[in-house]
Formats: sequence, structure tokens, C-alpha cells
Amino acid sequence: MRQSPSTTEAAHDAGRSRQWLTGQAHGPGVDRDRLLEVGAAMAAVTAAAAEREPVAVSSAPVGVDPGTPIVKPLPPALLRPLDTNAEMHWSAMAGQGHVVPNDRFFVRNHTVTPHLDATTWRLRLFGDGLRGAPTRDNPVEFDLQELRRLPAEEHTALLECAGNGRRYFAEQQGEPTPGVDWGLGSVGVARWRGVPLGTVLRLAGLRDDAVDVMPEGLDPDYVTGGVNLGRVRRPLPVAKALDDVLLAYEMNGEPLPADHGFPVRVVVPGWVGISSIKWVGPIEVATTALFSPWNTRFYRMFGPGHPADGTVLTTQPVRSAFELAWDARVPAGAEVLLTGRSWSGNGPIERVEVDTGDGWRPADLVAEDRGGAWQRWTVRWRPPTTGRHTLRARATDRTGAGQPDRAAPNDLAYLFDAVVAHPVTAC
Ligand SMILES: Nc1nc2c(c(=O)[nH]1)N[C@H]1C(S)=C(S)[C@@H](COP(=O)(O)O)O[C@H]1N2
Ligand SMILES: [Mo]
Repeated sequence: MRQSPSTTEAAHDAGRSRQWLTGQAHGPGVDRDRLLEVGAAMAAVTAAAAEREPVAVSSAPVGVDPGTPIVKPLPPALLRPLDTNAEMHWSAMAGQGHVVPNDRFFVRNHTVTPHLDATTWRLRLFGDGLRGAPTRDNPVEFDLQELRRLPAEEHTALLECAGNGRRYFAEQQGEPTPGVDWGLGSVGVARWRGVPLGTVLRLAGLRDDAVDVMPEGLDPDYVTGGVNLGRVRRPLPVAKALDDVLLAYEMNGEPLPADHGFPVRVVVPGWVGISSIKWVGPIEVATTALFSPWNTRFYRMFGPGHPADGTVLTTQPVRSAFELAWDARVPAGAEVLLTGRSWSGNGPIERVEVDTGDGWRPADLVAEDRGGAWQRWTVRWRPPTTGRHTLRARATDRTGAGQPDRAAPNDLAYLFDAVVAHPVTAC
């Protein structure tokens, strides 16, 4: 993954925070005065409640099929349902190749998977960052056929929720955890095929002075605490949009599945999952910074060490997981091959170490994954005794970033990057 300095987290946040704080934010859910009034703490509480909120389909009239939050089957061996979401079981990746098959790819839905008709679907670009300043009502349009006729690219990229690993804030650090109770399974790698967002922006008349691009999903409005925050949407700086962002219409060689954004989704490599807007419809392109609740209220770091207005999230941290069930049973006295994967939003993993109870030792990296979206690794272990054992894995990426023993606490419990203690029983 390439990352020019202007697309790094620090640069992005410095610029956006400044504009937000100087009152340049606009749009529903981003009223700065109101936000500051209630304070970051309140924002955190609201967001926590929001993330816990039950599905918004209960208001469907009696006798009308409200639809299901997730369309694909959720076999218990592959996926664990969590409200409107589903987490991948890590044991379902044992023996798999580099990518996560579509049947077990995690799903994160703020509301429900919408049923969209590919024949009437349109991508709609508008805003003063495009020549002629097309409006939302009179946008530059592309249908699916047109997008498919443009030169396609296929990228193998990792997609992960910023809240991945959240439950370990509570389980390992004794810190209460608002939000979806993810283990380590809200992550996946897929081959995404589509057209670079940059190609489409240029065809739509991108101006040199455009600053931000905001893709918007066609799923239902997100309503929380009685407030309608509108469609799920989150801005990206133009520099990132032109770098490695895709408008994907295929996932692992199949048309994009309904739950993963059919007919077209955005894929933003290295950045928090919320950036990769599913079911994309409108895309605003602006010569001024854009804001939405998903970069001002949610997906920000609030709490100790962060300014009152928080720090926006962009790049994912380093994480590692064993391809084993929680509390898996392993044969005592026999040699087992432990397998797992490590990944980082900063780029490729350089080194992985495993501790099976007697200190850290290097894991063997699977050669074909070197430099890839994530890194498979293996380590041999002979459980010395029957009973409980704890397995730990930690990785270092090419920037030198590693995994601490304790993750930095933050009010919305994002970016849990600490080493996870994985229990197994030898018998
Ligand atoms: N329109 C829309 N896009 C969305 C979301 C959503 O609820 N609606 N969820 C986001 C979040 S928080 C994540 S982590 C990823 C999850 O992608 P997946 O469901 O394909 O795994 O999609 C992102 N894009
Ligand atoms: Mo997410």
C-alpha cells in the first residue's frame, strides 16, 4: 500500500480538526456548538448507546416483512451474530488461503442490508469540487455498465472495523466497553475488483482545488437517541481518494454480495472500516473540508491523552489472531501446528512472535503472504501438560509499530491493539 505524507493520519487530522474547531463544519449531526455543549463525554455516551441500539426495523407495519439485517446465512461455525452485525470465527480461517471467503466475511451494518436494483442504481457525483459545480439534484451520473466499461483494477485489501478486539478492553483490562462487542473477528481480506475512485473523479471533472470527497450509503438513515443522523457517510481527503481507493463491484471474483455493498462499495485500504462506504450512491466533492457524524462524533478517539474534541481515526493498528476457537481443545503431549495471521494499517508485517507459556519465540512467516494485506504464520507447539494454557502472538510492521501489553483506553473503545491472551485446553 502506498501512503503519501498528505494521506497520513497526523496530517489529515491536523487539517480537519482545525477546520472543525474554527466552525467550518456543517451538515446534520455536526453542529459544533451543540456537540461542545454536551461535551465529548456525552458524545461518547450517545455513541455507545448508538452502537448498542437494536435494529431499526422493528417499526415496520404489522404483516410487512421488515427484511433481515443481514441477507447471507450465518452458520454458527463461520459467523457469530451481534445485533445487526456478524463476526467471523477465527477457527473458520484455519486451512484457508490468503483471502476470507465471502461466506464468512464479517458484516458491520449500522441498520440493515438494503435491496438495491442494479439496473436503476446510479453513482451520483456532485459538489463545487467538480467543474460546473453539479448539484445533488442534477449530478454527474454513472450506471453500473459504465463503471464496468472503465479500466478495472483488482486489489487484495484488508477491511477491518475500528472496534475490532473491543471486548478485550473489558476482558483483559477491566475497562467497560461501549459499542459492538467484537472479539478479533471484524476483519477480513478480499480481492476487490472495480474502478479506481480517482478515474471516476477525473471523468466527473475533478478540480485542482478540491479538498474532500464524501461517499454516502443507500442503506436507511441512521437514527440514534431520537436524532436522525442521515445516511452513513464519511469524508476522505482527495489525496487518499486519488491514491489507492477503489469503487468495487466484485469481491473474490463474485459480484459484490448484498451484505458487502451490492452493487458498488468504496474500499479504502489501511483505513478504519467505516471509510469503506457500502451501497454507495451519492458522492460529494468539495473545495472545503466535509464533515459527518462519522468523523466528528463516532470513529474519533476521546478520553485520556486526547483533546476534548477527540482525534479522528484513519489508520488501523497492528493486530494478531490465532486461527483457533476460543478455549479450543488441543491434544496434550502431541505436537500441534499453531496457525494465525497478523496485519497492520501501516503496511506489511515484518515479524511475528508467539508465546505458548515459556517466553517469546519467532513464528515462521508464510512466504507467499510476504508484503501482502496480512501475514499468515505458523509455530509448532507440544503442550507440556494437560489443562489450561494461554497462547499469545504479537507482530511488528514495516514502520516498526508493534503490539503493546495494554491498549490505550479511549471512551469509544477503538483500536484495541494489545496482545490478546488466547486460552486453550490440552487434554
Ligand atoms: N453504507 C454503509 N457503509 C458502511 C457501513 C454501514 O453500516 N453502512 N458500515 C461501515 C463499517 S463500520 C465497517 S467496519 C465496514 C464493514 O464492511 P463489511 O460489512 O463489508 O464487512 O463497512 C462500513 N461501511
Ligand atoms: Mo466499523
